[in-house]
Amino acid sequence: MPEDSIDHIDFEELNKRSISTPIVTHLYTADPSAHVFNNKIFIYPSHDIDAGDAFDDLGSHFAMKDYHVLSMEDIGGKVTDHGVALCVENVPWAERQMWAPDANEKDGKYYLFFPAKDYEGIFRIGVAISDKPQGPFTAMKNPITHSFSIDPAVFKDDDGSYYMYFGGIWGGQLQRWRTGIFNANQPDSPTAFLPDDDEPALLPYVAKMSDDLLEFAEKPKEVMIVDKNGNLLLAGDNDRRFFEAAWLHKYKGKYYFSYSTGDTHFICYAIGETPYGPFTYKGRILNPVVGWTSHHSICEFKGKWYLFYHDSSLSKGVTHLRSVKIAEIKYNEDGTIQTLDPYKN
Ligand code: FUB
Repeated sequence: MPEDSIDHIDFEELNKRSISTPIVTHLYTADPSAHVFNNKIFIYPSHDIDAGDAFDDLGSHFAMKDYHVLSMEDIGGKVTDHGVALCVENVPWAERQMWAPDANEKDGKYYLFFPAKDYEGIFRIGVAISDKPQGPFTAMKNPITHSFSIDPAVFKDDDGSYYMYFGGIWGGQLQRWRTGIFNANQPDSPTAFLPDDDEPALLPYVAKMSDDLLEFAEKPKEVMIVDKNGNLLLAGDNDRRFFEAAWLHKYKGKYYFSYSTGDTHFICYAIGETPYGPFTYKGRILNPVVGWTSHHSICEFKGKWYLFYHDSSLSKGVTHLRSVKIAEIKYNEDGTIQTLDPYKN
């Protein structure tokens, strides 16, 4: 549900219809990346604050400064907030806007992957390390070499390889990297430098990670998202094309690439045979939530599959003050996912 329609929302009534409630209410959290470590669910969200920045289509109002890690022993059980896990002041290369993070584990160490703007106003992706899943994390001095844009999601495949998926258009700056070099030209508008509607949409990227998970092991490749005829989705196909919030999970041997369509507010998915794709568009996982953004992760826990997502119901529709929620997802026999409506009719 885009923000311009919130004036008419009766939030009390909407909350009654909501399929789930915020998992914490003492702080605003968004962009949840969920993983199971040590038989517990750990959630790595953005920590939303109101820093007073003006609302614009580049997302300047998303002025987050730190991350908290949340954990729970059971879905619906008590949620522990482990406090500040990483703060922008402790990241030498980052100046502002700690956007959607992810984490993963390797050989007993935990890695937090996060985007932030550097001192030139360019989004880069950094890594921070801890001995514990909840942190605190220590950031590397520099971002990942040749990293760009936002929303890293790091998937561990069954063979022990790790892949980072990332990218986001508009405020996420992906459209400024079309030549491989950051385009700093004016205008500073979210839609400048995007392809025309009848051209292929901009694509997210994937790169295999180095053994120490601190760098890309290869030049990032585009993640092809195609329709059932094998054609790339077009830039004007706003209901289906990639915008931001990449996630990758594996179900019954197939790779599911899911993402947000941004300005049309859907969480969609596409299925592929390898971590690199191509991925064939299959449908929607989540219909629009209250608030402009939609962002998610998908994780299996104790034999069930869950969608971790957010909406702005707790803040009564404030776009940049969101709350993490959880809902179970169900697969059909053919491997497709049943679409969730976040609010019952
Ligand atoms: O939280 C800031 C940005 O909003 C994220 O990076 C996007 O995915 C969107 O949720």
